[in-house]
Amino acid sequence: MESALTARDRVGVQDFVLLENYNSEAAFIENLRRRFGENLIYTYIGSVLVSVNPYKELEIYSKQQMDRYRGVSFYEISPHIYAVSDNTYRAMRTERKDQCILISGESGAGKTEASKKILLYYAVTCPTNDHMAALGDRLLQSNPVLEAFGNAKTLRNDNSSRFGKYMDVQFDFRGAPVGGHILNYLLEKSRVVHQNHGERNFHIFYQLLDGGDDNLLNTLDLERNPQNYHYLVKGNCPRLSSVSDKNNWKVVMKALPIIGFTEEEVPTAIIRCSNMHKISQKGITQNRCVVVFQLLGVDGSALREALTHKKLTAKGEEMISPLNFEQAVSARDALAKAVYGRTFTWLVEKINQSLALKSSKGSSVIGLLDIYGFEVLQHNSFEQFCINYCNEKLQQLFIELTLRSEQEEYETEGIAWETVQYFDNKIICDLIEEKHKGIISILDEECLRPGETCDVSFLEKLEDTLGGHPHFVTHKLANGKTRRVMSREEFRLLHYAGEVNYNVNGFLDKNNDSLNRNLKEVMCQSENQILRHCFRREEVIDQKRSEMAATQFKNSLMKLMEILMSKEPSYVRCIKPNDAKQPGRFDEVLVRHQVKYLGLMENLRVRRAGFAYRRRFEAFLQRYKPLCPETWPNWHGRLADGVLTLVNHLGYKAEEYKLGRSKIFIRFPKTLFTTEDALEAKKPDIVFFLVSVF
Ligand code: AD9
Ligand code: MG
Repeated sequence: MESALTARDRVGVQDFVLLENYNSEAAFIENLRRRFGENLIYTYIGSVLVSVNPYKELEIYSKQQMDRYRGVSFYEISPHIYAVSDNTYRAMRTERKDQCILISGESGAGKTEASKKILLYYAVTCPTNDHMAALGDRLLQSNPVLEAFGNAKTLRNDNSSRFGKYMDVQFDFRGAPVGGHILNYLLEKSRVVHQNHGERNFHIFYQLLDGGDDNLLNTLDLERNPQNYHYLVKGNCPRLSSVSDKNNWKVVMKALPIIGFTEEEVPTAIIRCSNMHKISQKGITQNRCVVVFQLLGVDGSALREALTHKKLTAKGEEMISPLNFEQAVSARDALAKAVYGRTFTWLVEKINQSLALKSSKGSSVIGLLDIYGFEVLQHNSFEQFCINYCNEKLQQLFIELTLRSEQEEYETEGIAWETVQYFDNKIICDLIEEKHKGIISILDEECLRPGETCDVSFLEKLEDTLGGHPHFVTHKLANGKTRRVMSREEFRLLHYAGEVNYNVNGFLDKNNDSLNRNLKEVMCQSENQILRHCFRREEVIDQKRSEMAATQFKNSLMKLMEILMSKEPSYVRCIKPNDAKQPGRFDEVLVRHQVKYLGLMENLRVRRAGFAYRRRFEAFLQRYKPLCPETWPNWHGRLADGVLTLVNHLGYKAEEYKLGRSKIFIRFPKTLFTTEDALEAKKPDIVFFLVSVF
């Protein structure tokens, strides 16, 4: 029989806090590797869950497994995403405080899968509300629909989220899910018209062509082969080996009615997508665009005119000038992106209506954040800039809520503490978002500046303003000293997670994100109700410029940070074990890099040096006073003395706890469990006492 010691050697420790050599990065990675080798993909750092993508289906997500985790404490059972789900749920119920689960990690690390598992756990294990019996179903069914329209194959991930998603799940006073709400962030619209080699457009296009029945395709005048369509052929990668587009089409079609789409809306939503191939395939200068106009529900000649001419107002007079071929192609692309992007937002609104978030009376919320992960590609553009900025913000929040706040609390409570050093990425967030001086402000300014502006003038402006910043480099500033060769069109940011070169080509255009006014005019007259909803008349009448794309994104992230700060956070930190998307491969260099930038070692050090639990004196006394004759039924002295009397009576050892100014800090979870058990055993006595008194 295997001894306990060898078993532990084989599978490692389930909480990094238990590592003997907790300062050693090598020991940390070795522990992850051992567990990964045994298919144990989850490990804790205290209450933070570290998850390594297994790239294979594991038999650990069944209903029986869910039952094992219900109502059980973290430390009593092996680490699991269900344990985080359950603990968060219970914290929401008992403390009556809104919670959120923040899932982070780079592209392909397993964030979306983790968020789906959490949602499934709630849908299966929570009680149901009689009036909202189908809500769990609707929450789950919103996923395949959003993924079809918002996910795509990239080189990093066959099912990469190309939009950010924050979902609130609302529970009633009995703990039954009663509503939900989704906030979506910056969809990568440029993918509609362009894909890098080896990548695809959004899944829905391929699903429609592969899975749609002959009748539907005939009506839409579509051919099955995606390679025949200009917008689908760029990446030269029509098929995925890992999933069947045909089956997924069926899943989406089944899900649409469940989340409240009426029969007419289902095909209309799809038509919205297909029209884009048509515009591009038939070309804008040809006359065979009739089908496109029909699908868009607009006047054919007006659209043709709008795609080939520009309307300008100068000195109060309207002038019309023809576009050259490149300009016309770019107008067509802008229209395709606008139609897709706005339809996506409409889709999210529809799903939100179906999830029916109720008034917040008597209810609590668990928020789930699954956003695109940090991305470094061969060619990085405006989209990567936004995605990576978003990841900087999330890291900042993690630092704020775990590393800094934890240490500050010890300080204010007067607890002796050796400060743990960590890299604070605020400097990079400021570099990007600071008013007037940050990259986004400079970009906006350059977009609005009258006269000839271009991407290169933007780069020059960056160099003038930011030259000398320790996290900003360009070809000129680097003076040939950079390790990796940079082109003259790039700037480099030294992100918390690594260096990324951004090519400025297209930055101004993408930030402007504008549609010719005459195209807007045509679209808002569409006979199609959805498109009329997406392209509002007011937009044409009101000439005021709306916010630029990056600023809009920045503001929505600020709001998101506020939402998250108002909730009690739990963390899932996802790690990608290899770049080949293969099971069983653990690339140490890759993993070490992620462990480093996710700040997991600092997280462990803070946790290890710290205390697992803290309670305010009055709360601690109130709860445990029945366990000590001197504090029961009431303690009349100073609170701190009462707590001291109580813990002395309970036999706490000096190394197990510390008293701060207003709180008691308990180092090990075990101490609190023992005390809780004693309270449980005492309960009949207390009831007897109360009954005899009253
Ligand atoms: V991105 O930033 O959206 O590009 P994610 O969301 O972090 O990325 P995702 O959850 O999509 O990655 O996972 C990538 C793939 O890894 C999935 O499609 C699965 O094939 C695989 N995966 C991830 N987690 C698990 C798991 N727990 N079990 C099995 C998994 N396979
Ligand atoms: Mg994802």
